[in-house]
Amino acid sequence: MRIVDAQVIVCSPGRNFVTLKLVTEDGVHGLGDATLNGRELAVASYLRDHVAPLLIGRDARRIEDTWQYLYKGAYWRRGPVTMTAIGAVDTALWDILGKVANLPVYQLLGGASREAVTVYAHANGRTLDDTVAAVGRQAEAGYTAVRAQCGVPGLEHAYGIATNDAPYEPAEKGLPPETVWSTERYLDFVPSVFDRLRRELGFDLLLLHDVHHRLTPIEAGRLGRALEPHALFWMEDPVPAEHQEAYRIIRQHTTTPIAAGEVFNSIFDCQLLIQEGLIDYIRATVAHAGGISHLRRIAGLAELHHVRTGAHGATDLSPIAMAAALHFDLSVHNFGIQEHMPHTADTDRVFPHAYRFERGFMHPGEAPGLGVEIDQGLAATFPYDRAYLPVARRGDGTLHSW
Ligand code: EZ4
Ligand code: CO
Repeated sequence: MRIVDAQVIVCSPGRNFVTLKLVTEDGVHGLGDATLNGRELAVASYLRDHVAPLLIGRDARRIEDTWQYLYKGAYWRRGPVTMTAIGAVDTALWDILGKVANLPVYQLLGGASREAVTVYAHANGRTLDDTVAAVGRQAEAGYTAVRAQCGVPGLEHAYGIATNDAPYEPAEKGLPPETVWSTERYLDFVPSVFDRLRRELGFDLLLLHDVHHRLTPIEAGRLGRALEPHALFWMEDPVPAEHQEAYRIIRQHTTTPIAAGEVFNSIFDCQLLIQEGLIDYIRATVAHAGGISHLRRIAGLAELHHVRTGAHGATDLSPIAMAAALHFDLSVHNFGIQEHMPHTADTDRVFPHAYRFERGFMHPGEAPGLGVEIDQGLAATFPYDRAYLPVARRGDGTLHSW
């Protein structure tokens, strides 16, 4: 079962995606998502120029050895570009193995630990009224968990708010847009959003909120404490996580559950937060944290410390990553929740898939492998279109985490 071809497919059916396609001598192919939002072509080159030559001739069944070869064999370890590339290879190899075994990947991972995967939706609005209405619509659509983001009075652009009628999409075409941030305005306003949501919608709905790396530890402690009466399912990425000891301060001040790690790339990025019990949900993903094999290791570590999974699932993860996440989520015992942002119709047409959504739950389906394909002819009609995430500055022009 030698690998004979490794293709990198870059397309933009509504947003940019990088896809790795591995083909074996028997004509079986597997797919992996290699999309790194705003830095897509770096991963495409890493795969095309440096990884593909290493894969030709290797046994596609040696998933663990190939992972170690690409990780330890590179000498320069970790980082988002490298780990996204390794994740794509790993995911494609699991896809191949499933197709050869004629089993959905979740069966290879130990089978289903639950009937379906609880997902949370996004809801956002420029005003409080719009946000309450948006959360209500998602609850009516059947979601049992909703992430609520609201425009902040006095700030033109808040994180997570759609600028037109389309669903929120973080990347924008052209060069990075500049947004203005005020911690003071944000901190003053957010508790009133959840106060209103709870008063109007009650406590049955699980509510989540993404701080998106904007606060200092003591500010995060204040926000978490202010949100305690509103019983959030989680407060996400309250601080930038480079300085991980900062989470100790947050923990000293609030019982609001904490989620972190969508930008983490390896188990080493998760180690301290998990081992010290500083978070409740780990957001690492198949696409950016080394694939299905490595994410399972992270979940294993998390299970020892009462930390559950909450994988990132924004639109910058392609349907291939979404499928891989759902196979992982269905199988892993300490699953918590899965993020779900629907892709555009064009994306769904380029990546036909077996996974399905039904009233707040998703299932990866029973197709062998991951159950996702790529229509390469159609993909070629959507060429790469440069796009970046925005940047944020404080009122005086100082750059802030976006
Ligand atoms: O801003 O995936 O929880 N979800 C998020 C996302 C991120 C984007 C960045 O590429 O924080 O919306
Ligand atoms: Co997030």
